Amino acid sequence: MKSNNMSKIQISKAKRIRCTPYTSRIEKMGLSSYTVYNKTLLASGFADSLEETYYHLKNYVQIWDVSCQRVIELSGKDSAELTQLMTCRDLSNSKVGELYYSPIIDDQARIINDPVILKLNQEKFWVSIADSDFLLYARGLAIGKNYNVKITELDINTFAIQGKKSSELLEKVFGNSITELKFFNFEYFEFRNAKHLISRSGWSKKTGVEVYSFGNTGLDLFDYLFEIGKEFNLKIGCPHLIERLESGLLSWGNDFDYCENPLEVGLEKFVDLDNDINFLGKNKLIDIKNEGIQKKLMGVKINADKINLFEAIDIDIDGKKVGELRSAVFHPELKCVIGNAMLKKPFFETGTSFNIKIDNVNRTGVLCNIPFF
Ligand code: THG
Repeated sequence: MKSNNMSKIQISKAKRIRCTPYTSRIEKMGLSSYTVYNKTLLASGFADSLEETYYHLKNYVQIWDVSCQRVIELSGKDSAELTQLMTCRDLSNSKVGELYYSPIIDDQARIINDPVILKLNQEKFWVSIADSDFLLYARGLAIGKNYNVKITELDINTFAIQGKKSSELLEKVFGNSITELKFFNFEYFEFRNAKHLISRSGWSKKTGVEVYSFGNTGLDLFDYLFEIGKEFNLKIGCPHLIERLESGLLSWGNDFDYCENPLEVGLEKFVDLDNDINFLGKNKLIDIKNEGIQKKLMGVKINADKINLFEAIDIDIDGKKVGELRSAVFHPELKCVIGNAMLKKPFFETGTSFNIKIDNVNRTGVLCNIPFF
């Protein structure tokens, strides 16, 4: 439980822990560690250090195998109603061809998942899920409501092209039309007779796109990008802890889970309470908003030069626990550890100092806003 000394311990592959079409490729590209996400392998490190890959992502371009973002399709007459029932984000004016980052909540407004929803047509939605079982929740509701909707996990495998030079690389393959794709919009693009859905999105604040392909039809494009990518210093990569924390992109299961509601984790932008849409947990959210939240996810800066966080660490003020650190990493520019922490009321004020013990050493830190830049 307390050990993270896994350096020489391997993960056993099995049908239960799924490989992706890209697994055999990335294992030949300097992969050093895996994590598991939606019961699927997700690279978590390559030969280059976290700091090197941070600057590389900032200045050049990377490809990430994010097939673990499993795509659940909701189709049929009641699919729009079911999709709205599960999210506090107003999808009543949603448009075909657009993506919507949408907290999925239950009747108590607890966050079940925080997927990106793609509207394919009026009766078809793709839910590109975070690391929790969305499919069972959706099917349970559909059964209970007697909805006419089909809910299936598609054999879609996604890779992301992220970083400053991603547009230039893509233009080389698809021409101008791809550079015109707007943020959180998608279009179909063809490459050597295979059709790919491509969206301008991705789990980094650097510009980029995500390529969703059926089965292994993305391999050709993946390989071709590496053939021509040298010019842009293209490298293999994976979701980047430093970049995602400085940008304030949240991770379900790390930063928050079923124990929190969207207002507690800074997702109020995606909570719509002022119209007549119907979703589970709406009354609960109205109550929480009126009463005020009892805890809040805050940014933290800690005076330390390294951290390897794999479980929450208590945060104290005057010897009393007031919260817990949930995600953290050393930031090469800020020269301190940054991250996020859940703080109890009334301690979630920016500028508040706290104590924390990291690897048995007492450290001090301060609360700040998210994002960091
Ligand atoms: N892309 C796709 N699916 C995903 C992720 C992704 N599924 C799992 C996981 N990532 C879900 N989590 C997030 C978290 C944040 C964002 C996207 C997915 C994100 N947020 C922006 C923000 O908060 O500023 C923009 C949100 C918006 O304006 O709608 O990009 O990365 N396909």
